[in-house]
Amino acid sequence: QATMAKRRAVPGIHPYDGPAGGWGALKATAIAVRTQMDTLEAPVTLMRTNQPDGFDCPGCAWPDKEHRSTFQFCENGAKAVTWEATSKRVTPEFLAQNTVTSLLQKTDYELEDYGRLTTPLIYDAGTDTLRPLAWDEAFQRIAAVLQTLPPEQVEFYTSGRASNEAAYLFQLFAREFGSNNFPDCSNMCHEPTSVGLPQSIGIGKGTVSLDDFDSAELIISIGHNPGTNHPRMMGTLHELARKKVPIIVFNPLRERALERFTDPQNVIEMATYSSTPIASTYYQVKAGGDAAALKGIAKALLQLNETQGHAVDHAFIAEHTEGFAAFAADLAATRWEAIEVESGLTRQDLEQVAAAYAKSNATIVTYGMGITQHNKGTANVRLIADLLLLRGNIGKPGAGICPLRGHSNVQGNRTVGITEKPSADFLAKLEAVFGFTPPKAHGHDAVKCMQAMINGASKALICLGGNFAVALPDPEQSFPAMKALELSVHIGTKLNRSHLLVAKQTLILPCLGRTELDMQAGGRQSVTVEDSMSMVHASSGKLKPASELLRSEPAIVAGMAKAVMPASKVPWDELIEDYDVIRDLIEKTIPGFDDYNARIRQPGGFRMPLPPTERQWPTATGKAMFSVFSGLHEDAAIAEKDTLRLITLRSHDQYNTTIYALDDRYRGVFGRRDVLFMNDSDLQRLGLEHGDVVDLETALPGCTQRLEGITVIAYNISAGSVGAYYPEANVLVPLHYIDEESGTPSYKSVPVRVTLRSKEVREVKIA
Ligand SMILES: Nc1nc2c(c(=O)[nH]1)N[C@H]1C(S)=C(S)[C@@H](COP(=O)(O)OP(=O)(O)OC[C@H]3O[C@@H](n4cnc5c(=O)[nH]c(N)nc54)[C@H](O)[C@@H]3O)O[C@H]1N2
Ligand SMILES: Nc1nc2c(c(=O)[nH]1)N[C@H]1C(S)=C(S)[C@@H](COP(=O)(O)OP(=O)(O)OC[C@H]3O[C@@H](n4cnc5c(=O)[nH]c(N)nc54)[C@H](O)[C@@H]3O)O[C@H]1N2
Ligand SMILES: [Mo]
Repeated sequence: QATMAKRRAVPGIHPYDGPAGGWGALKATAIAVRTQMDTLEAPVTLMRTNQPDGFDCPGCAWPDKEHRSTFQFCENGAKAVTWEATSKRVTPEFLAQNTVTSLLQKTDYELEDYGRLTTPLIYDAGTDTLRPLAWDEAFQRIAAVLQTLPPEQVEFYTSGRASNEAAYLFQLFAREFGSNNFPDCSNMCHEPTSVGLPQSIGIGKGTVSLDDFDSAELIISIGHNPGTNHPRMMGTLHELARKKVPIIVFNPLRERALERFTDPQNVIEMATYSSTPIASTYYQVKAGGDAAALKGIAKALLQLNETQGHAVDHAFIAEHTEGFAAFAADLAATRWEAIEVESGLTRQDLEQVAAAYAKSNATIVTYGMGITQHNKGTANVRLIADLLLLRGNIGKPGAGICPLRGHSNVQGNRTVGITEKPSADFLAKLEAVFGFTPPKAHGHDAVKCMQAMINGASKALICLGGNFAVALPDPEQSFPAMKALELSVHIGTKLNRSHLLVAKQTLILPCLGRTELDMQAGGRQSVTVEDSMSMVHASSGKLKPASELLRSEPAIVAGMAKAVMPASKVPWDELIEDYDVIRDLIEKTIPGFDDYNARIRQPGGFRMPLPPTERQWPTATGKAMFSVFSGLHEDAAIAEKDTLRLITLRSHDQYNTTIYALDDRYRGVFGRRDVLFMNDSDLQRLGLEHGDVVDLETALPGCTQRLEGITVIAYNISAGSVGAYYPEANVLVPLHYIDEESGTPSYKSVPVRVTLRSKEVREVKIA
């Protein structure tokens, strides 16, 4: 701390001393409401979030406890809602006055801050502007291009905000058209979960429910930042911490919400300015060092079992699993020295975790992008499952695996058929119910899709939401690839950069958001979503739509499909009149949706089948499977001298590529995003000082990516790891640098070199 005091002043960098949550969260909510919304309507809208008759919060996929709380307060949920329900509008007049070239000069923050899209738009190359056109004309233009292209040259991207109904229709459209090209935001996110867990436990989903947290005796939280990204989870963690349930955290960065949190719903804490410590122990693992840490814990547990017995549940292992012997043999062959080097933690640290784990009768492991966005992401996920299997922590109350999903319905999108590798069973059901023959050949995931666009093999991209090119790595390659397409179509609520990277023809189709009333011929419609814990429930908005011209996502997909395939076998109009009909079709073609329409009408909805919770394992062997993570590290290049491992992460004021504001309050960064978090020892070793301006370069063979002129700041991050904000730092992430098993980019472990550019502290105007 002494060195802290001597540090020079850097504009916008002020260490944040308070807890997370608390009055700061209430103040931030008030600002979000004031700057985006008609204040009269705002509080009412917010109170309807995650209420029985309200809409599902678009903020995150954390579930709600029986919809009990009268006001599920959450700062970042409030930001997500106000950002959608804003009173700002992108009008045709505005677009006539601002060329696409000039809009591309704006920041991501400015683009979305222009407000909601209000009318279908088409790019006009003559004037370099987006101009309005009628819906029917938009659909006809899309049809004219798609009808000339072989289906495998067309890509269908989904961002996980789309409802089950919209996503199901989207895959139906694509498959009747003839394509299995389903790049999906999940490919950049929890794909290692979707690929790894089926191998381990037979299903690619988490096994815990919210109730399990009531009886858990230990929580191990790895690589996620709930204070920002799953703020409603903080209520749960807060309750556990107050009950003295140990919470062990593995994270290279000290994240404030995992250290201290004031629950804005707790009257006493709020009134007394007090807070609750959250993590009982905080291990600052190296970026990419989790596999080593997990193997260390497992190794220590097995040793403990030898010395005192009962550390491992042999009865469970014998009855329910396969592969234990190989798993144990690999651990025996793994040296502690190597584990310490790779994880950045000591043997003693990991033995302590093993001891705490051995004492707990019910353990939950929660994890996020710190585990998945690595080039051994799938193997990482499987190691977490292995650790849980060692003590029979799957399929009993208070225990299980808890992946924290990203987008509020990313899990549901997968369930209803958004996948480039559909099962034969699903395709057969589609054929039986609809009477068209869907394509069997596997299609593209997100990275393969972009690679196909780059090499010219794919010619058209239809996006159901999202900001595809900005979310993916390597804009130097991906931005030109967007412009080289014959056609790009974006269904969205707000303007973003992917929309503006215009192709030969580009159309933007404005849709209703979650908060808005969806009226169709059959009356007011609800959609359904599936949260991180496999609960499916209804969501219906009540706000007046941002413009009379908006259409619902299902209606837009149906409109495109009808125009593209005039002889379609799907009764599109009927489906849009009443979404119950869509749900009936989902029920007929996808397992687990029995009595779909009846069950979503019950408060709280219903749970999708999760066989592992009953200790049934739908794997190839019928048993839960241990894995062997070969070696300890992800990539040899990382061991190279003088390279650091770059983590790209989210600030507190952003939702993926949507930047709400330029602060990252808990990390002490205000009004700017051009910073690199670095440990003091690395600063010293590289001869750098807090506030220096540096350049970064990707340290992988054949890569020339650079990010120039960012300010390095001293931060409590593990030595050898550095952090910068996404999406700005995406220029450093190579597109091919992925987890081969799942295709997920290694956004959290890019080897980089840092070099000094200027010793002079950069003056920045703080917004
Ligand atoms: N407000 C808000 N909410 C969101 C989002 C948002 O952008 N804003 N995004 C949504 C989406 S799509 C997703 S996927 C989730 C993302 O939620 P998170 O999974 O929390 O994602 P990140 O913010 O990218 O960062 C993850 C955390 O992992 C840590 N980490 C990085 N590398 C490593 C590592 O190697 N090991 C370990 N143990 N930890 C590491 C980082 O320090 C950081 O604390 O949140 C969802 N919710
Ligand atoms: N470097 C780096 N890159 C990353 C990550 C990282 O941690 N580091 N994280 C990755 C992850 S986890 C993810 S999930 C992806 C996110 O990738 P995406 O899901 O593609 O990106 P978003 O930023 O969530 O998309 C924002 C856009 O969605 C549209 N939108 C908002 N609401 C709606 C709606 O209700 N309907 C429709 N149709 N459109 C809507 C708006 O137009 C808005 O501009 O990014 C990935 N990229
Ligand atoms: Mo995500």
